[in-house]
Amino acid sequence: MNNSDTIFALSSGHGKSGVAVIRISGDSLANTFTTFINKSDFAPRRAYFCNLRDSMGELIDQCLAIYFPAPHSFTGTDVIELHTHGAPATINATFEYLKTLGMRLATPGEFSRRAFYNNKMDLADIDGLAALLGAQTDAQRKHALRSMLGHDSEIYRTWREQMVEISAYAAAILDYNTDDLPQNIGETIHARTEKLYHEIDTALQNYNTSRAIRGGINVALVGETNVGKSSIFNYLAGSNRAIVSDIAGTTRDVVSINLDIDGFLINLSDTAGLRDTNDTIESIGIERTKCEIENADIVIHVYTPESATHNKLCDNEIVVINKSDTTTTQNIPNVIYTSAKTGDGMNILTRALRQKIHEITDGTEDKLTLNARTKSLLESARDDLLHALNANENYDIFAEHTRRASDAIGKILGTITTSEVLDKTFSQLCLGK
Ligand SMILES: Nc1nc2c(ncn2[C@@H]2O[C@H](COP(=O)(O)OP(=O)(O)OP(=O)(O)O)[C@@H](O)[C@H]2O)c(=O)[nH]1
Ligand SMILES: [Mg+2]
Repeated sequence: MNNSDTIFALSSGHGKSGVAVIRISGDSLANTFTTFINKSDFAPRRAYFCNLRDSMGELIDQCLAIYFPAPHSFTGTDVIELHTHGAPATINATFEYLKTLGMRLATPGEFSRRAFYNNKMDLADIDGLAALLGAQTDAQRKHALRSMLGHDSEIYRTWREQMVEISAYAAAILDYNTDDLPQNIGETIHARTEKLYHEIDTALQNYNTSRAIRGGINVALVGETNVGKSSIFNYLAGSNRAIVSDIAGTTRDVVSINLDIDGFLINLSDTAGLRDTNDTIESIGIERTKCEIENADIVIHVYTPESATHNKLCDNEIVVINKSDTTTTQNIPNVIYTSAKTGDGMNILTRALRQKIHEITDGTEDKLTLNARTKSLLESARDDLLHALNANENYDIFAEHTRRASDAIGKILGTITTSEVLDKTFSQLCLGK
């Protein structure tokens, strides 16, 4: 991959659309722009209506063209945007023409890679951008946008600066006379390291919430056979997705749907009923149910009035007694009586679900959004800070571990990086980003 190549890609979505945005990035595109708009005089960042013609002078399309001179562009290079009609044939013809001008199609994430190399975005911002492009719900959009706009980078940068300073002081204690250093510097850097350790540890506790917002909150409907799990599932889904029958052991495979509740993505799954069985396939289904319970953020534990003996399956459980239409006594506290048959109590179940979702997600607005990469680097930073704290007065070791912690944060930002990390981060982006 050559950074001085002029590259292009379709930045708008694929498929039939009114307008297609084709982005071009290169070192000096002013002349190319002149050719496109057939005018030698133009202003940057202004839309020009033009007849885009190929090298033979044949009209490709009527389109808009905008020129963003470096460094004021997404990539930090010169960028041209062509807004053509969205027909696949128009896009193809434009691409063919651009190739004749010596340009090449960008690889996935190549525009963002240029933005990174030109210091327009750091890796934490790029993680946010990737999350934003995949956002399906409002909460995902808000969290991703905040990361992309540098909220997370700001926190990482502050931590890193502090670690570098602490490490430098620790090294100075070894090299300088204490009289030449600020008073009680040893205690001060210990206290500051301890504070950082706790801040990072708290941020890491938010990982599960970040995961739940990014990938969806896992809600599993669980209980014995025939209690009405699939019926409740269908009710919440608003369609007959799962098979319902009066034969115990109807559901074998996990059936899942996505729901949007208050802007949060919910992965709701219906599972095989729990019971002792000799049936091989049903046993596999029950194993899958156990996996779902393990991965669930919320379990809706379903009973019937006859089977209502509670044994807790998960910390975050909503207990439901279904088939409430078959009984007149509804006196068990802290449970929700529902009837998937009549719809009774279903609004209370939905409200309880909403409340649990908010218990998980509320207060996370200003917290770091973590993914697997940032989590593992933060963990190593936290562990290094702990090693430093355990080193007590041994400032040689103290300096080394706080420096390593600062390196781990540097890797999150991409200040310190390997090509493997870059390849992984950018390849999650699509063409044209
Ligand atoms: N009276 C009444 N019947 C219900 C209610 N909910 C479900 N049923 C009936 O109970 C039977 C079992 O319902 P399912 O939804 O298949 O139960 P399940 O828990 O998914 O069962 P398995 O998949 O076998 O574990 C069906 O005949 C449903 O019509 C309810 O609220 N009231
Ligand atoms: Mg079922």
